Amino acid sequence: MSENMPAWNVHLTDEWRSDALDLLADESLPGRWTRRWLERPAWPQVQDIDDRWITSMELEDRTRQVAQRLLGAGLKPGDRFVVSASATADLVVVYIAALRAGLVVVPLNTGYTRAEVERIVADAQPAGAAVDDRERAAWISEAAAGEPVIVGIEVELAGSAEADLDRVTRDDPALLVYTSGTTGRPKGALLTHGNMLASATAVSLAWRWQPDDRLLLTLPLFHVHGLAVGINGTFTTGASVVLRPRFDVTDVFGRADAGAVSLFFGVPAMYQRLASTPGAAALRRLRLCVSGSAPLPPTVANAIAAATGHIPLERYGMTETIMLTSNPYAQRRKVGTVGFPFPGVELRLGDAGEVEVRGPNVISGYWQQPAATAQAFTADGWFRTGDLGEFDEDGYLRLVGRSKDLIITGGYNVYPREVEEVLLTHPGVQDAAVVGRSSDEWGEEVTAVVIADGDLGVDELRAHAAENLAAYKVPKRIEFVDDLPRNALGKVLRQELR
Ligand code: MLC
Ligand code: AMP
Repeated sequence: MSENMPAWNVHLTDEWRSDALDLLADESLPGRWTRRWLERPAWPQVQDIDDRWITSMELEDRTRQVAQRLLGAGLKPGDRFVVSASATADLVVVYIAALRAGLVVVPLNTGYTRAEVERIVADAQPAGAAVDDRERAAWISEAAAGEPVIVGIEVELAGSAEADLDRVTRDDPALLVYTSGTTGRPKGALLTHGNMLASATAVSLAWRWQPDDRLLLTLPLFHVHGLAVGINGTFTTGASVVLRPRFDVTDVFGRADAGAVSLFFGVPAMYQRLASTPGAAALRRLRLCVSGSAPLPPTVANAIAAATGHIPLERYGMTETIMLTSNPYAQRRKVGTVGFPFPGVELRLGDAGEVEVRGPNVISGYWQQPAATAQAFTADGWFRTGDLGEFDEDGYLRLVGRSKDLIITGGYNVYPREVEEVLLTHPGVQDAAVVGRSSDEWGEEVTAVVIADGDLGVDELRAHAAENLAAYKVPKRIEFVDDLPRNALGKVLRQELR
């Protein structure tokens, strides 16, 4: 453990501080989940978007059948399997079934354009996919090699295998999540069952997640926030989740006020909308609101606290490491900080204050990318997050910036280089620089500063961007200029453009 490691465990109960704490008990996600289901077969586990509840035993049964259908169709353990759909119980069933069958789930944003889908499929080489949209299914089918098994999200497949399920162990890969960078080869973070089990167990302990908690989940299920924290955490705890297809302020207030839910997880852009809409006092009935994926502005945290009596619990995570730090549940929650490392997570500050981490939650590497993997770790094996931090006088971690070139808009990551490359493919564009400008609505707003020929207009350039980029990556603002500020080496000075 490094010298600058804070005394995080002063905030944990004796039980959590125990050396006997086994974050990896049951070996795999299905190992833990099936044990929980057998303990309480009639427990309501998932509330679908039509408000119908699915019990543990029904979930066991449905996921078993779907897993056997997937294996019966010829898929094999270790095969990559794309899952791309809006948040419904069918999606949760396919996700669990694929894990029980030993497949590696590749979650895919439902808003991606054809070009974005193709790049990921070309890299992941999936043997199959479950998709809720015919056009996206066709894109995947055409981009994949061989004859992939592509099914609708209900997985209506004729065959079924009598294979044993739940054979995976902690080192088996479970999830391949793509973090994009440029229009070149995307990077897939390969998370094992052990990574996800360790993180879900740690989160469950730290937030005192209980079986009778009901999580209101309005996040998409193709990123670790919704999937590895919301879904995995629910089943790891043996609690319940209420699925919603999208975030809607009135719906959140209504369910909270009715006492139908006890937990809410969201990104700061959601809290910003909740705080600025009359009626936020409805959130008073929730046991816990958690914010993450981007910095929670203190004004928003304080507005929620004023309306509800509780400061939202801010935590910090990353696809490659799942959850890293959290403000304490029972002790002081400090606005503007991300608290202390979760059980099992070790954290230190490296050169220039970069946050470096290790633990059972951290990936071993990127899918088939040894060079990118080597770059992501220090010589002594710590993962470099690209976030800059400092510890305050009480040992709470405060994130103060990023060494990586990244914009976070409404909780979604956008790499400026990727957007610039798309803009530069327009014949009227001579040069372009993309930056994140601070915004009340989105945290950061994707902004393009462009040198263009003749009469290229904003609408035409935005339409060109939208053809090639998911909507959240499309610049909200485009400004035409005669020159871009550059340093002596010719590098664009992004800070000046911001
Ligand atoms: C939607 N739009 C966005 C956007 N979301 N633009 C920029 N940034 C975003 N995040 C666009 C839409 O495409 C649309 O554009 C316009 O904004 C209005 O859309 P909306 O109806 O208001 O959007 P809404 O559906 O309400 O979505 C907002 C949101 C959503 C905040 C609910 O962005 C969201 O779910 N964000 C969470 C993402 C997430 O899960 N991140 C976790 C990553 S994991 P147009 O042009 O079509 O009108 C991670 C690790 C960790 O980071 O620590 O958790
Ligand atoms: P992703 O790659 O989508 O998983 O995004 C991970 C990044 O989100 C981290 O490296 C941080 O930069 C950022 N992030 C996550 N949680 C927080 C937070 N609470 N405060 C500030 N940044 C955060």
